[in-house]
Amino acid sequence: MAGRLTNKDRDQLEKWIGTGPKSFTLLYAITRDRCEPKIFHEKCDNQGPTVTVVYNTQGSVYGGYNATTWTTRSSHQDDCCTDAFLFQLYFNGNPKANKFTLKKGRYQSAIHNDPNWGPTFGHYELKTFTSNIVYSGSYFPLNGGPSNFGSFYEMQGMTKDEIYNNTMDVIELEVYKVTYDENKERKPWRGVGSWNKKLLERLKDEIITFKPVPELNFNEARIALIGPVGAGKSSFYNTIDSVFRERVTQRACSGSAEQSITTKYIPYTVRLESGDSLKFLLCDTPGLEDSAGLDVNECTFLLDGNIPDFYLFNKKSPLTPKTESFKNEPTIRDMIHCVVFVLDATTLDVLSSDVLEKMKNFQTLMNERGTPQMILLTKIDKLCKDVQNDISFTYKSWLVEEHVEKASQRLGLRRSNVLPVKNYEKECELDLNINILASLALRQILRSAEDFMYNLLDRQKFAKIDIQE
Ligand SMILES: Nc1nc2c(ncn2[C@@H]2O[C@H](COP(=O)(O)OP(=O)(O)OP(=O)(O)O)[C@@H](O)[C@H]2O)c(=O)[nH]1
Ligand SMILES: [Mg+2]
Repeated sequence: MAGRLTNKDRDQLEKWIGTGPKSFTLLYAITRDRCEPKIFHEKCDNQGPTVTVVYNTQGSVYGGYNATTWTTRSSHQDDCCTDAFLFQLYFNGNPKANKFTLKKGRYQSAIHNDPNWGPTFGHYELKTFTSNIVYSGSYFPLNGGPSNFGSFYEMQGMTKDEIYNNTMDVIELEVYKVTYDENKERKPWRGVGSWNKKLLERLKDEIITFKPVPELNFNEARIALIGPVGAGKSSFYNTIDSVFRERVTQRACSGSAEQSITTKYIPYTVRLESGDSLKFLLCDTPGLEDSAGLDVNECTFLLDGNIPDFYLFNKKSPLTPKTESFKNEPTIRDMIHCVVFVLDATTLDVLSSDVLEKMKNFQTLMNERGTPQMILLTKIDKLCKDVQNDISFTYKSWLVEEHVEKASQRLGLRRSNVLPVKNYEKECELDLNINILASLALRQILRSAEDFMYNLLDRQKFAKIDIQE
């Protein structure tokens, strides 16, 4: 018996568990094995992580993930277990996707083991049965029921009736063993074809042959890297430079500090091993802070090409058109052709509202100019253990996908414009997977820059027609 849980529901649970591909094996089902605490424990004790799924008579489906194991030892779970959660998959037959995590300080009370009880979670936010339950002919009238709702698990303001329909009459209760399944075929959430050396060569070729639209008469596309302090802007340049120099390079200073390590506007060139330069510049900028980093005026100057190369930003005397080195008559070659917002995937949830506000104000300027905007989502290795072990898992990781979605919502950009990367930081040698991921990101950035240049070209043509008329 495979159980009632659909593949989509299994995928959702796997995503919530968040530690890679999983197999779900049915250990216990009340319709098959009888609804008795003793049988539940015989089937489920010492089996490791399990998921309990309850299907009620109203078409609602909910349950809990126990990241440790069931035992017959009476008491709350002793082991520290931060990964347990409750969930809701359907309400009145309609799909729902709500995960309820344990509250801080309640990690020892994720589940409650009792030899005389069925699966029980928290302070009884989910309590199934506490004696043998007899089948009525169409359902099992469980005698558990939720109590102290929301005291150990964060129920996000939902009432128990919004999950349980005020009934404990259920048609099924299942417990599945959850195991890591390396060989499980998983469809990537973003397709790239075969992930191998050939892909890297193809990407590199496309990047090496990239050049600005010839009719515009300039040599290098300018890509601006903008984002909070420590997000990995300088590291991204170093990563790209490493890919093409074919060794790990560190031209841009990077590191961890409260204030931005980068203090200048530096248009970095990427060179091949042969010394030839590629036809784009990665323009590093100081990190954004609540009251430091680029301001809206400086961002306007940056986009329009007024900021001189290697300009040292100074909080006390901001750049103005009166500043000596200010470029008063910038041309198309000086302006920014694509903006890349660099965001640390691990701090998306705690991004300062002031910094977010700043970026949104910058976006208004970019939208006025039609400047394309991408998001580079860094440090994904710190987000997902499976990605840390194998960077090629990135496009299959639910956690990364979830954060791509989150980042796209934060700045209101398309999901396809969010590019996850892992920068070189501790590595001394090149890594094929890091190179592929970074090259995929850069290729998208350059394609956007090219689209923008064609828009500029068309605008120029129309402007000329206007003048002639
Ligand atoms: N694990 C991990 N660490 C990273 C990654 N990218 C950057 N880092 C680390 O994050 C820290 C900050 O990186 P930087 O490249 O200096 O960040 P930045 O955005 O240029 O910072 P400022 O110039 O100070 O605004 C460094 O210690 C990097 O090694 C990544 O993808 N994964
Ligand atoms: Mg920097």
